[in-house]
Amino acid sequence: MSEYKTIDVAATQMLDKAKEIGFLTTFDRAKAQEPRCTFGNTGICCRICLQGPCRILPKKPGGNKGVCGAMDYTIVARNTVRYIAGGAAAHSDHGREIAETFLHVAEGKVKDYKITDTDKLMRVAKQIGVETEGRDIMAIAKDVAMLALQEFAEVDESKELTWITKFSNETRNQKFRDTTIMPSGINLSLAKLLHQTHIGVDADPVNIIFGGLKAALSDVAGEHLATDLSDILFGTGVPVVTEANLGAIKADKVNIALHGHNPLLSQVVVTAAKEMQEEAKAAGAAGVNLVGICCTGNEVLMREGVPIATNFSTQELAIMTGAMDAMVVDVQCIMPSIRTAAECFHTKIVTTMPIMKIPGAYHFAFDEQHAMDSAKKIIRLAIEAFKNRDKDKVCIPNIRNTVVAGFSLEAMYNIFKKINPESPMKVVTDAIAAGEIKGVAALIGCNNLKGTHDFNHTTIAQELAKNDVLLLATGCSAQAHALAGLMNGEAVKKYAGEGLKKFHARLNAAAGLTAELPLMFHMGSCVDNSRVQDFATAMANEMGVDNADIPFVVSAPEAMSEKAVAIGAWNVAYGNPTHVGVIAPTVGSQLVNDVVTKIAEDVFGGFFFWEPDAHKASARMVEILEERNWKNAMRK
Ligand code: SF4
Ligand code: MSK
Repeated sequence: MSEYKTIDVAATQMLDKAKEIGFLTTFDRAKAQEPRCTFGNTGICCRICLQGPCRILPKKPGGNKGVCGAMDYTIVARNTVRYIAGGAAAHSDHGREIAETFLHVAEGKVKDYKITDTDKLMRVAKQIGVETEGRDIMAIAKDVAMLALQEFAEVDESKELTWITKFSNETRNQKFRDTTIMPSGINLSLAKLLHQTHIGVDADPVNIIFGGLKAALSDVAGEHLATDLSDILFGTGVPVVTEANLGAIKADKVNIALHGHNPLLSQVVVTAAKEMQEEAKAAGAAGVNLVGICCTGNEVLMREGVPIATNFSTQELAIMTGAMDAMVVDVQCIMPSIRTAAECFHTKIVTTMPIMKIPGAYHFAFDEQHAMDSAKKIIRLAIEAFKNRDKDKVCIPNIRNTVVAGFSLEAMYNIFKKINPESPMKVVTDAIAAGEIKGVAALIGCNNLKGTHDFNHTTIAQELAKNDVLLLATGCSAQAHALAGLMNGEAVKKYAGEGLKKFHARLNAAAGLTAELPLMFHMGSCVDNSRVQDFATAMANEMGVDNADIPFVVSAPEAMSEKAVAIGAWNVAYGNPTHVGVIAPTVGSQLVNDVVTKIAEDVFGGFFFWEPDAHKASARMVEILEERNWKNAMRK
């Protein structure tokens, strides 16, 4: 058993190295934070105004409320939905940036981007009601871009978000209307939620939670349009075979890590790297080697097969290899400490977005007009750094696992269609009806060092697979499985139950791919959870039942970010039972906790449950799937 809180052997080796050189990693910092403050941990600390922090102190006269009179349920509800606002703002701003570049491409104003997937452009245009018949591609693209940007700008509260209504089925849309959580504009929903949770505005926890759900639906719209427009610009993922773990870093090459979330620059870095192999060779390297971390890594993995170096909690450790020449970061989930880690080596940290700078790091401002120039400059900086690499400090764990990824919904449909061309999703729902598989689980979200890095992700995956549950994965969860060697055909043989094995065998026979299908289908980055919800909606449509009745569960085994809270919240609104592997800071109010874990089920069919124990969580998810199957069978 490792002395560190990780199951990743490569990470353990690098943590030994960090210890040797005296670098304190996030693992040390997580330890330093213990024990946590109970008020913060349970959500009953309010810092919304300057009279705070106010804590709920029930034993003190006057202490059972904040200075303003806010009760525990108001404080907990406000804190919770403000996480959603932060998460939705992050996803949506990412989506908006893609939409702006997309508009400029449609207007012919930028040269480094183009429409790559015209089929997807046509499909999205038709779905959102843009006229396509006999029209020029760029005119269609411009209309799509304008509609996307209008999703942010809309202030007319009688309107509904296009990327919700057109991609959800009518039953869910009606549910969103009936519960008054259908958003009209993304920016409006987020501003309203911040207003609603200002001191002295909403004190009603249920009303606050519904405001939060409205913002969470804005989040899914922002995610969905980010996914769609990125696919149209950069291509929609198709199955790729690559590798994962720190062994993907190559001692003889110029190594550049692409880290963050927004593919706008990283995608161009991939193109530039292909052109600049000779420059790297002239500097004495065997070429340029790109690796991914977090969701930028997932974006370039899906579309370009770029290997995964590592995931959120172990990002500093990629630098500890001594062979990372540059780490290019954009937005979200980037630890500021990577700069300190880089100081121990020759690594250059390059920030690229105006809202994300780290003192002491290089800043190459991303500008869509000069994206290729910036990408080339970054690669040249890495080549220069390579020349200064101290070979004595290089120590790359010899650990890498084969990964089969790139499963956009389109890619999955292409496989399913080979079995059932008319109704591809029937391949899944028939297998469920036949009892071959119990249902579908989406494994999503981050790492959280309140637990052991990647333990919950991989344990839950193995447990569910053993119980014949078809697995989808995104974000750092997908990366955890890839790092651990679960994202390939061998893992099916090792971990899948008999039913799941048969299901995979049928898909493999039809797919005709050069590699066997993996134990879980990597559907992409955090914003690509929209693909996962499309999968669930297609299941509901195929089965002819409401979303809340399909055998589908979601698990964020090591949730950490505000974005994960937003994603979890909209999953609940869509009717999905949603496991979270850390105790949420809602437990400080019995009322709020009951609303999100129990009452939510009566209203939406979906609900949260908190369970840090991976085995217990898996057992509960299997039970939920079985119960939904049983209810569906009873209905017939
Ligand atoms: Fe305290 Fe109320 Fe201010 Fe919160 S809003 S910090 S409970 S006074
Ligand atoms: S990167 S949001 S730690 S999944 Fe998307 Fe990973 Fe969570 Fe960030």
